[in-house]
Amino acid sequence: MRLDIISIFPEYFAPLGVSLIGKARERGTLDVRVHQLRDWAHDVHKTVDDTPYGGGPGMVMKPEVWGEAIDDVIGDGGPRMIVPTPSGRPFTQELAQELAGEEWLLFACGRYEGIDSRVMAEYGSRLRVDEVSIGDYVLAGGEVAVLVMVEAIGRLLPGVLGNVRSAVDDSFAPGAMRNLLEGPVYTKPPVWRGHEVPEVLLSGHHGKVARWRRDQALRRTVATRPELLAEIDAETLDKHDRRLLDELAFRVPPEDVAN
Ligand code: 6GU
Repeated sequence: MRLDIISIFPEYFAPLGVSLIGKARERGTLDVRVHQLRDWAHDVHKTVDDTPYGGGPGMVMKPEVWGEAIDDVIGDGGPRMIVPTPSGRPFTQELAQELAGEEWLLFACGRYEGIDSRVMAEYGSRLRVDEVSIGDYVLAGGEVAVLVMVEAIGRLLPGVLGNVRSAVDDSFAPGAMRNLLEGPVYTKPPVWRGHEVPEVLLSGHHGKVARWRRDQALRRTVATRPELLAEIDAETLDKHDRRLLDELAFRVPPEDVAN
């Protein structure tokens, strides 16, 4: 996958040289190119922003600089373009999966109050452009959001995760564990500062371990993300699940009832 990032703070992307993503780049699985937006500014001050039409606080990023930068970076190619912004569509595991299937992504990082909207209109008529938010809070710029998205997307690329099963088991991945948070995990030693590893995990009984893990996932989801569990496909709940949820006083739709 090729990945271009345009930003006025290329230094933010140093972490992309490290860990799984860094290894993927060394192997050639990922081709990451970070560009300094100011390289396309023409005045001595390398100005990239100006005051907003209609008034109001802050500054808006100028369309001409963005246009020249994007034109040069994409040439006659057609990447999918992602613009991080708190007013975008939510970044979810599903969108990460979708983006992991693309050959080429271009991230355009805005700062200040954002990029002049005509940039999204212009490229929206030539490329697939999505404005994307990583959550309901406001960051000072899109750079950190891009790091989050690149890590989520990168680990889904073939051969990036050491353990193929890790991505399958993700709490938000499509499939069996969808809408359930993962439960607690343990390693050696069996007792640490008086805290014991749950006995069932030492039993070697795979069926009991699987059931215990599922109970823990259900308990954790009820406690911290009940709204996730409320969306679970009722067909994926077995009678043990239903009994546990009943004990926890968590209401799920009954079995064998059409809605
Ligand atoms: Cl993608 N960008 C910025 N600046 N703030 C955010 C965000 C993105 N997602 C949540 N807050």
